[in-house]
Amino acid sequence: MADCIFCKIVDGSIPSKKVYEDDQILAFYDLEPQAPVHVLVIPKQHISCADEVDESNSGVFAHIFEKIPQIAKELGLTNGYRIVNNCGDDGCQSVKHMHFHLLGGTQLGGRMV
Ligand code: DGP
Repeated sequence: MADCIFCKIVDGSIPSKKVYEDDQILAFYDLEPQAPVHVLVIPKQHISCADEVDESNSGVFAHIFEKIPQIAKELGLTNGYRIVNNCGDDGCQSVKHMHFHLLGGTQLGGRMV
C-alpha cells in the first residue's frame, strides 16, 4: 500500500535489519527498541490491524505464530518473551500495518498498561 512504512520495508525501499523472511512474513528489528531484543513480525500483505482479520487472511497469522518460536530461539530468547499487538488509537498503534512486537532479553515488567 502506498505511504505505508512497513509495505516499503517489505518491498525494500526502506531499509531494515531483517531477522527472518519468507514468502508470507518478515521480521526485523524495531527502530525504537523497548527491550534488549525488540523485533517486529509482520505479514507481507497489507492488513491494517486486528479489526481487519477475517477468514480470507487469518492464515498468515497462524503462520506468524508458528514461526515466532523459531525466531525467538534464533534471537536467544530461551527464557521467555512477550508478544504485543497494538490495534487502533486507544491501543496506541502508530503504524497502520498489522505487526507483532516480540520483546525479550530481560525480565519484563508485570503490567501490560
Ligand atoms: P506501534 O506503536 O505498535 O504501531 O509500533 C510501531 C513500531 O514501529 C514502533 O515501535 C517503532 C517502529 N517503527 C516505526 N517506523 C519504523 C521504521 O521505519 N523501521 C523500523 N525498523 N521500525 C519502525
